[in-house]
Amino acid sequence: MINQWIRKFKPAYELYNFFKKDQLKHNLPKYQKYGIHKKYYSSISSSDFEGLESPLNIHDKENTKNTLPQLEAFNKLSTQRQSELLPWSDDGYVVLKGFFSPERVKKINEEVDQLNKSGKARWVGNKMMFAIHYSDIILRASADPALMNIINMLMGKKMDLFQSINFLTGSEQRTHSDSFHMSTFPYGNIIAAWIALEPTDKDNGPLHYYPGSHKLPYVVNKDFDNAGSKRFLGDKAYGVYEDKIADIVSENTFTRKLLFADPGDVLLWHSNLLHGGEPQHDKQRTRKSLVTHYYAEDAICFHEVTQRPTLKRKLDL
Ligand SMILES: O=C(O)CCC(=O)C(=O)O
Repeated sequence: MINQWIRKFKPAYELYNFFKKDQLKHNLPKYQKYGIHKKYYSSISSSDFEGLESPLNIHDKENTKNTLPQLEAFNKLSTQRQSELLPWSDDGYVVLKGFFSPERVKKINEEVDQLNKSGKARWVGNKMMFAIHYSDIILRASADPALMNIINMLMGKKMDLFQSINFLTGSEQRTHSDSFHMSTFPYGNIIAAWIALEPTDKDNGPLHYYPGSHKLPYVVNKDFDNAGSKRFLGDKAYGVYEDKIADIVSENTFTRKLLFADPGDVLLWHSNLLHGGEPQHDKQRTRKSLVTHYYAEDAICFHEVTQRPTLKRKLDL
């Protein structure tokens, strides 16, 4: 009971954050830019931006079919890559076929095995979290310069690697958008990469996603009566958020797509694209993948789900 109460009590998190200035000060110049009166350790959520205009990124405003061909960096890419990137604004995702070589994928898989065997891997449920902080191989793949070039191009600005998650099996996560977990002001300033480390098909829990759903309004706590108060987080369970997203999906006519990927393929998705993991029907199989998230350098970074500012650890890049 006390435990539950403390988990909702914002000053407890603020006290924890007070000692993390190095990892939180990144928001301070942006608080100033947008006129947000917060300390580096303060709780922060969408309710702090109510009434403020959230400027759109270039490719949420203009269509990549028109803008990308004007860029020198885009014209240096192979014609295959060019045609893969063009639908970004319309669909909210792109698939880069065979982006990582079989040798690179093999190296990453061997590294994950090694991290597991040595006890170095840090697991939260079925997710191996933040391997970029303890594996140079995973860090180099996540911040691969050619991948960063494409990510920066799609976002129209400089993006920074924030986190990595390795999966050995399907996540089986219900449909959600990343913007509720890794949030920004202005909205829409994160991007994710899903890197296949094994073939995926209908039986080993492929990724699912809804093309075009990134254009929906961003779902925030107040949309399911979970805004809370000055001192307390809202009292709704995470499942209530997932139910809200399921309602939104059923009220719309988006097509549910599954990603049947080959090792080395990369899917990049927009912060607001609805996606999740299919059930893993064949429990004997694995479904190895690496998911990475990138925040825009110029945005306020926080977690709407916990109303906390984002702790950013320095990367050895
Ligand atoms: O890999 C999956 O099954 C889904 C991953 C996902 O939804 C996420 O990392 O946000």
